[in-house]
Amino acid sequence: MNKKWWKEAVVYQIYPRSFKDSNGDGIGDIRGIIEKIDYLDELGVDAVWLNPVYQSPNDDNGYDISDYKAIMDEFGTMEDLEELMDLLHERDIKLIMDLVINHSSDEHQWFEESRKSKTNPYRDYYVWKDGKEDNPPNNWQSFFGGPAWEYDEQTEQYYLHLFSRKQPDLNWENPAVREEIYDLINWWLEKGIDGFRLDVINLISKDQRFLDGKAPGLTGHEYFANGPRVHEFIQTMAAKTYGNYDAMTVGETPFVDKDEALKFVASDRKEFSMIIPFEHLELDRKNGWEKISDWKLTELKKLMTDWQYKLQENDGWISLYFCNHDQPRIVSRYGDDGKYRKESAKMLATMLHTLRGTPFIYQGEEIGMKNINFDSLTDFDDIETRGYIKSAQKSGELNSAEILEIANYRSRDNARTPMPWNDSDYAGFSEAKPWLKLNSSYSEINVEQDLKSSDSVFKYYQKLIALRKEYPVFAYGEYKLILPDSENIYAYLREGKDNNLLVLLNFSDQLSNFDLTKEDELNSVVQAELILTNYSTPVEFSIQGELKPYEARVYIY
Ligand code: TEU
Ligand code: CA
Repeated sequence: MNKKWWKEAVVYQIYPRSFKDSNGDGIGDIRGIIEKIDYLDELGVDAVWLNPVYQSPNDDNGYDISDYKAIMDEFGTMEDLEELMDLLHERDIKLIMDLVINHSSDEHQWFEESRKSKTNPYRDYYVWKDGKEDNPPNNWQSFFGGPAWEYDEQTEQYYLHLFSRKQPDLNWENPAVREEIYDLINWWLEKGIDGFRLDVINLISKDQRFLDGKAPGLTGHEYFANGPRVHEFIQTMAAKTYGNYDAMTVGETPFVDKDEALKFVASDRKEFSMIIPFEHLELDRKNGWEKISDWKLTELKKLMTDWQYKLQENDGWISLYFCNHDQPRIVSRYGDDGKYRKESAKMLATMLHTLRGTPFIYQGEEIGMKNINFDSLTDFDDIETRGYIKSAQKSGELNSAEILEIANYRSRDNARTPMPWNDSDYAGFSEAKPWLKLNSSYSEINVEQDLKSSDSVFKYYQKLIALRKEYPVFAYGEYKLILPDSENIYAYLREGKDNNLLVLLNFSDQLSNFDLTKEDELNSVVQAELILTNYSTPVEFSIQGELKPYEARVYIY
């Protein structure tokens, strides 16, 4: 058991644009976060991950960086950021920055130079290719829809952009690019930043043959995800930068399964502390964006278990999350956002905080926020959602009401609506009309409400976080699945040095029976203490019993 601060930590993710507006322009900012440090402290989190706050024209809300060493005007100044960091550090809260180095903005000075001529010193900072007759160099598709290549008239070549055309991919084959990146990472580390979340970091090595993609899914991903030099690039970057600090690094890695994951996080590989997996959030998305797919709890259990075993056998680590700025709200997906909203929010939280890995809470998750209910397609802001809406309109399979319904279910804007602090106008987020519509539920679901009520989702998160600090088994215990065949209940053990946890989670809105008599590990257990439950009546440990709708229990023995 290899002890690390980031294994014991709980991370809170802040989307600055939507957290708190301090100056009444309707846009969240760094001074707004400073106003809410007490709130973070009260929740008890150990680290904050800030979505990008660098200078950016905001084509993809900050994931298109035009200066890595400057702060976006709307968010404040470098002094504000330093103050935020110092104030967090005073409370023993670490600050994790978002690092977007697969691509930059097309308004970054490097790209402005690069596109000028084929002989410009910055030309090879990006990926330029001739077209094939009147077509792009190959069939690779962008994550946001359409070809991943854009024709540039100035030099009559195409450049690669795996995201929007305002996010050209950096050319990692060029050593000068890699040096620039080491430099900016070290610049931030020297400032006192405690780590990084590295955006789509497994896309940095492109197969240099640039062949047409054939694999199902996003066209070309077999050539640009987990490419030939990805581990070489990451290991060298680590050795030259954050590897020399006690930093936490979280690689965001789409198209990575558990075997691939291990290559990024096994401790002897010296790449990342952990990665961000995707598979567990694809269960309702198997048939594409336009159709919500049915899924079974047994699928989720198998998937989580396979990852848990694989990583713990090889001393690898993982981030545990259900929500972030790219994902709709989890109670509306894997829980119940009506009658059992609170119960299911707490049950899902219990799962995240009792598996082996580092839990990540996304702003609003700790008060059980649910999905939006926008009434017009023009309410959506997110570049990805707008792309999907467009292609759904083109394909013609859904009418506009159906498109609106699926957009409300899927959109990244579900996560991006302003944080509801109270039930006043604009939800206490701002004094002006916010940049994005509020979630219409804000008069019932808001922070003030949760701080007042003793059985709120917030209070439950507080308990979970406090328990993690009290019992090392939460961070370090070995995971073991029990009751693998149960269709309604996810049950497992965490086996630690001093004590063990038994976790029982009912994923259904029905009473569900459990029978643990066949679980060898539990045969000799006669007494176990219930340390957490999302129902008010405590229940003595018994080897057989039933769980109420969305009930969660954690026993220690
Ligand atoms: O996301 C990468 C990514 O995989 C997403 O495109 C994801 O598949 C999709 O949003 C799910 O709906 C990262 C950032 O988190 C995202 O906000 C950026 O838009 C993207 O990279 C480009 O930088
Ligand atoms: Ca503001």
